[in-house]
Amino acid sequence: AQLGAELRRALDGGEFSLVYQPIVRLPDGEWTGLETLVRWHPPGRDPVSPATFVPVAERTGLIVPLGDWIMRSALRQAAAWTEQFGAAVPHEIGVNVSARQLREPGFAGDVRAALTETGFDPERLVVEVTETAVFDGGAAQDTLNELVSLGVRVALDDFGTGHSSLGLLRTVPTDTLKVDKSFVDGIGSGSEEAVIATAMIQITDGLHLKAIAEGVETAEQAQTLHRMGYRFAQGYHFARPLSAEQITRHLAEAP
Ligand code: G
Ligand code: G
Ligand code: NA
Ligand code: MN
Repeated sequence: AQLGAELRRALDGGEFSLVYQPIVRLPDGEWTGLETLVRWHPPGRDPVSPATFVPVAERTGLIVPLGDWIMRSALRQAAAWTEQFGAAVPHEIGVNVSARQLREPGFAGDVRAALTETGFDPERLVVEVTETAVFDGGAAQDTLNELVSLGVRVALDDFGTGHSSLGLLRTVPTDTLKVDKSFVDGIGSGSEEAVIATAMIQITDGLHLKAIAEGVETAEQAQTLHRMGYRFAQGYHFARPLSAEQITRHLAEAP
């Protein structure tokens, strides 16, 4: 309960910030997207991981105003980069959205308003949702359909780890699967993870979906994934989550 109250104050006090992790094309590492990730650094204390505070924000409902702040801030930043750097800016901007947000009746309307206010192209916004968030169908699914009707795209995050059902691929209006890091970690030849990672690229190719391999930490993993047919990846091997200033510097230095 105490952390819940602190989060409320932190939002009012402007203590949250955003970082952006590049999503890259294989094998050349060219940036094709940026995933927005929230950070909390309470003044005078150590940063708190979103793995700790996001679940609390989900339970208390603070994820609704916090998520709205994240969406607006990410779109404002991406629109500003586009104004300044044009086509040099990675095309896709990913924003994580939790189950609680998808079930909030006004959510799609708030996204529409944020898109209108910033002038950001809806086709460039990728809402990242987990399998578990959309598994129960119902309101979450309706929200995703509303988002898709705005032109926004949907990625299934941490794919393969939640309430996985391949049937979701038919009912959820998704065009991207983010293959979870746990498969990439164990991708050495002959492993079960390698078999699953290969099956996932066959499924996404067959269904004309895009696959992004997450949590790539070594050149060897990147090579193996590329050999398997993966064309997009994300992970510390390519780039860590970067501050807005670091991204701006990179864009300014790009040829
Ligand atoms: O950035 P990091 O790997 O520390 O994130 C840990 C967890 O917090 C991940 O599961 C990630 O999806 C989640 N997370 C990070 N940023 C956001 C965000 O902006 N919104 C939501 N809902 N979850 C986030
Ligand atoms: O649940 P989600 O996939 O959104 O979580 C993404 C989180 O994973 C981010 O918080 C990011 O900091 C973290 N991450 C991104 N790339 C790597 C990586 O290569 N290795 C590890 N250990 N974590 C990563
Ligand atoms: Na994500
Ligand atoms: Mn993920």
